[in-house]
Amino acid sequence: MERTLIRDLKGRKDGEEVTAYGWLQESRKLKSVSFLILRDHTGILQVTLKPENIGNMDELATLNRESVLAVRGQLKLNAGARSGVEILATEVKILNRAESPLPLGVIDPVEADFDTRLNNRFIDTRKPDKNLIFRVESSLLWGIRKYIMSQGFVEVHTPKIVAAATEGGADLFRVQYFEKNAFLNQSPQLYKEMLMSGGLNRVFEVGPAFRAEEHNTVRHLNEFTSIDIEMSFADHNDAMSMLENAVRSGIREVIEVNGAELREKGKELQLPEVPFPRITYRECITYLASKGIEAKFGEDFSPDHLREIGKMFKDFYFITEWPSSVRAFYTMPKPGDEEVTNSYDLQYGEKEITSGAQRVHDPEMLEKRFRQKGLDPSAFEFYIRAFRYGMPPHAGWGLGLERLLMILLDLPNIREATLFPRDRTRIVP
Ligand code: AMO
Repeated sequence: MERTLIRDLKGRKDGEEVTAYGWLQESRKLKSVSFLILRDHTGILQVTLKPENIGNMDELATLNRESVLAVRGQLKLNAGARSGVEILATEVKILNRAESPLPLGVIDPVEADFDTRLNNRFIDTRKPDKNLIFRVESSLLWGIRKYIMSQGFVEVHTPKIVAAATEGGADLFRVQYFEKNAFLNQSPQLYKEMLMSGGLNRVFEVGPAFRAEEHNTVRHLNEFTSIDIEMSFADHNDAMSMLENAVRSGIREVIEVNGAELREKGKELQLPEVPFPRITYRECITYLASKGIEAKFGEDFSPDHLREIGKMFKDFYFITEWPSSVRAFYTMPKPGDEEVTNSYDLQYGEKEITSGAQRVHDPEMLEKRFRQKGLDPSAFEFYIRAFRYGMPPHAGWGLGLERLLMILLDLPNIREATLFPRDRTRIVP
């Protein structure tokens, strides 16, 4: 049977024979007629059952909610029905029966607690507002990809089982790799940089990144999706421009594809203006001091600091020139002012969405930076080697997809933007 999505039924002719598939949301049995509400990911549809057309009326009228049906019948463009359209059924096939009671309701007015929802994510995402989050994520990523690919980037895939830490030793997940110790990668950082020496010129990767974060916060996951780029013969300014345009392109795609549906749910997305405003780390410290808030040079800003700084900006903004002490070994010091670096974070209010920088490309400087950070360069020999035989200057960034999605949709918790979140206590489902 040919399928018409429920949303598309409105575009078909009154009286036409159509087939819709979906879940049984509700059923109502009257004396001589019964009604079903069928739901797919695009909407709901009223199905009218009359005994002269349908043999299994009673069975259908008492069928458990969330059973899966195929409904064939005559389309009625009936403005009176709750969904605006109706099918007068001639055939209803039960494709799969749902058990009862449901572990989670789809249309219950009171939302279940988050753990119950996550334990039953396969039902949770049947709810239109939750389903929409992941369709928005897909559009967002597609818009970002489109821009990045238009700029000559090559999509790459780098290992997730690795021998060395990139973002600091504390947040590593250990894995037993046959007789060796290995780790789950925190970021494709070292590999994307090696590919600059590898002559790929501009690369990007969308993949999982693993962090054994101690914090169990609404902004941290233990496995997140990182969108990474690295570009040759480029500095931090080139990479920032790539970032703001990629974010804008992602949001444009969401507005085009999901904008109407978001608007129905009261969310009006704005396309951000580029370039995004920039403020240096030192300027932030001065600004905080002017508000009577102390922030020590050389330390990361606290969420409270960032909340205060964020008040100066409408939406996205960059904090640039972070001190060397808070940036990883691969970060290029600012020429002439080596206390700070050619680095940046993309922020939205107090939330960090992206870190990036121009990188050190000189192997001697790189070894020095390792030692300054208390790291043994010999553990990174596979990486440093790529710098000894012709490494171009390069820059890049890593963007947390769930963070961006969370910000865009005002979600209160990053887990809402993650299908199957991994956190301190959750590895199932
Ligand atoms: P960083 O460690 O800042 O930088 O990570 C980059 C971006 O990834 C996201 N992110 C997270 N999202 C959810 N849960 C987490 N635990 C988490 N940790 C990080 C954030 C963050 O801005 N190699 C550098 C990037 C680069 O310089 O190219 C890096 O990984 O959105």
